[in-house]
Amino acid sequence: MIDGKKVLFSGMQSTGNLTLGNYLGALKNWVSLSDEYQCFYCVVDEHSITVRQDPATLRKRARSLLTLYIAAGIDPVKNVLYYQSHVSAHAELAWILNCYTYMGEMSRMTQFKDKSAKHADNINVGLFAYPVLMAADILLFQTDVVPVGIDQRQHLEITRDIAERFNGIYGDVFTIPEGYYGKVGAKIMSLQDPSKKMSKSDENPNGSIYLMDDRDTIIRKFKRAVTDSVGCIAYNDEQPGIHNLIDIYSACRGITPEEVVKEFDGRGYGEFKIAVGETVADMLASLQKEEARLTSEKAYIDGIIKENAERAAYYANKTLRKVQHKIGFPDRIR
Ligand code: ATP
Ligand code: LTN
Repeated sequence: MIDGKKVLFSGMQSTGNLTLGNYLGALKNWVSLSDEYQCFYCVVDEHSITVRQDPATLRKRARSLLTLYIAAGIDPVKNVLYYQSHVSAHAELAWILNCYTYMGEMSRMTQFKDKSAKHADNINVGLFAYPVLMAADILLFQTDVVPVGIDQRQHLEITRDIAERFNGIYGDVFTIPEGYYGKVGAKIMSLQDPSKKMSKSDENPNGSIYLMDDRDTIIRKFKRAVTDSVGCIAYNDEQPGIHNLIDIYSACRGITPEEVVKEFDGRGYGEFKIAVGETVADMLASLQKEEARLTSEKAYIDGIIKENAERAAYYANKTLRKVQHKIGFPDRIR
């Protein structure tokens, strides 16, 4: 608890351009949760380097991601928005937790299996230990809830296992966090292959809607979205393409999938695709406008980056010191 509020932590990697999946599965929920909880929203740039990055691009993307958090409606004064690399406690706790995590546990992580298949020339130790750094992120803040997309469920479970193991040895050091998965939008699929999640690292740009895509591009991508030959707008697993479009429309409009089906009863796929495209384009237009405005406010964003890193470090170091003491590191002399 911080000032009587439960603690929420989440983060996104500063790799690639954000997609509609990132927005509906994560960012949009972050905004709606930010009144109820004391929130820490991190740009997890240390996670990003598990895959090789160009330095200038990485730096630029980290900044634009943080700006996007604010543009999406997260108040940077009430909430703590910061770069992971500015708070050294993340890496320090991760090292400690590495020593309480088993190789076997990490080998079972599906994200590791997927990413090591994709980056076969660079299967580094960081990629393998990625979930331990994520556990450190979360546990540093005595986090109660972690809003993420369903693809991160396994990482959250391992975080809970590591925390329980540590608490079992040293007493109640860490709060055990709960995952929070939005009802709709938790898994937005690729528009070109609805069996695959929409991902910012997809090689086919037509599968993903990027948050910075212009209106025409958005509508064109929706028009080309892969569907089926059934020809009827229904919400079931046999029509994964239509299912995905219904999810997107329902998440953007804040209505249930059943209401979407009713609204488009008897209408054709073509008409439905255009309606989804226009809705998404309208929603993203206001986000893009705000992002552009904030990007020009350099001093304001610099101030937020500095102050929030200090606020985050304050809470993170409290937990880190406690952990260091518990495991038997010598106390600091003041
Ligand atoms: P990459 O493809 O580079 O692994 P990603 O697009 O999966 O990246 P992350 O940075 O790993 O994005 O995820 C940021 C947040 O967005 C996480 O909470 C994740 O669960 C969520 N998210 C990512 N893709 C989707 C999706 N298709 N649908 C819903 N949520 C998603
Ligand atoms: N692994 C996450 C990003 C991430 C995260 C976190 C999310 C890193 N640390 C802590 C929530 C809490 C991802 O790939 N989406």
